[in-house]
Amino acid sequence: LAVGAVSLLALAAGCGSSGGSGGSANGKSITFVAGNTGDPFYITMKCGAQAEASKLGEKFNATGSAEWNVPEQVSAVTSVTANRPAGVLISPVDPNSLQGPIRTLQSNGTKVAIVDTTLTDGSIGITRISSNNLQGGQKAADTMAQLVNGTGEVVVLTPDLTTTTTNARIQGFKQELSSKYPGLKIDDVRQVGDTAQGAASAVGDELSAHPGLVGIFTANSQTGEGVGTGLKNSGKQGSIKVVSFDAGPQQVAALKGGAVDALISQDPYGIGQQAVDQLVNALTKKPVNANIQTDLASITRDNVSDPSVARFLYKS
Ligand code: T6T
Repeated sequence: LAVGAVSLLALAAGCGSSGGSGGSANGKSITFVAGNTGDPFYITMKCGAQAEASKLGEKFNATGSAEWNVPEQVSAVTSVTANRPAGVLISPVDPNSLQGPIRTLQSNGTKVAIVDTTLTDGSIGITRISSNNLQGGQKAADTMAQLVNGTGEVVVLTPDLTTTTTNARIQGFKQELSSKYPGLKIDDVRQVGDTAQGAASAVGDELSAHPGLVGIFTANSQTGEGVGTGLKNSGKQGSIKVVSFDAGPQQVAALKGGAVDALISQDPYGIGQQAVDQLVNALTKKPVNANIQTDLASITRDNVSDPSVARFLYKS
């Protein structure tokens, strides 16, 4: 894809009948700018936003780049700004570099909802909607401790050390281990890029460097998709315990197949719905909720088929 290219194909995928039609021709236009258009998390968020826009009679479209990429998202925001939509929901891929472009978008008259990731300047946007990622990291640590009986060495695989969500998860994971599980030691927090391949190849290196390894925590869905492959290639599937953030279809398949032991899942569909609700509130001069925290779920082989967790399984 060229820089700034719009991956509408990926964004059209997977919503089914609940995805809505793209809204009424008379409604206000709402645009979703994803962090990574091919990621099940953002595909699901888009489905929630699109269904809500359709329900409320608003026009909806979606854009973004097909990878987690700062210049591409800056250029997507610049293009969106020129179209002057009434509202935008955006997941900024960098807490600082996107601030200028989003401020310009706002000062051009567009209402902005910040979803999932955050900006350093918390005053940008009419609302911020996300999971409690620090708490999610703590849940991951508690789950890992249970799986390995509270002892051994673990590593963390993360796309980078700049993304606000994954950083908060790692912080929560570390805090929980140091306060509750003295027998668990973190050997490495490794940046592998936002791709499954990056995570898969890091697994072999980590296993060789740390022969005492008992567990791996992956901080998002791309890293979670790769970890199973890496363990399989190293012949360690099942013997190293894995806790992964997110619940994309490949991650759920890995959970069911035994390569992964637990998923800490978010509610991206609900994030998308609520962002559209808040944008429409702002546009119709109704009260806006400035900060909304959405639910997390711990998913294991025991509850993965339970109807109560169905809304936490992502689409693709
Ligand atoms: O974990 C989600 C999202 O919350 C995070 O900000 C980036 O990665 C994901 O999209 C999953 O890949």
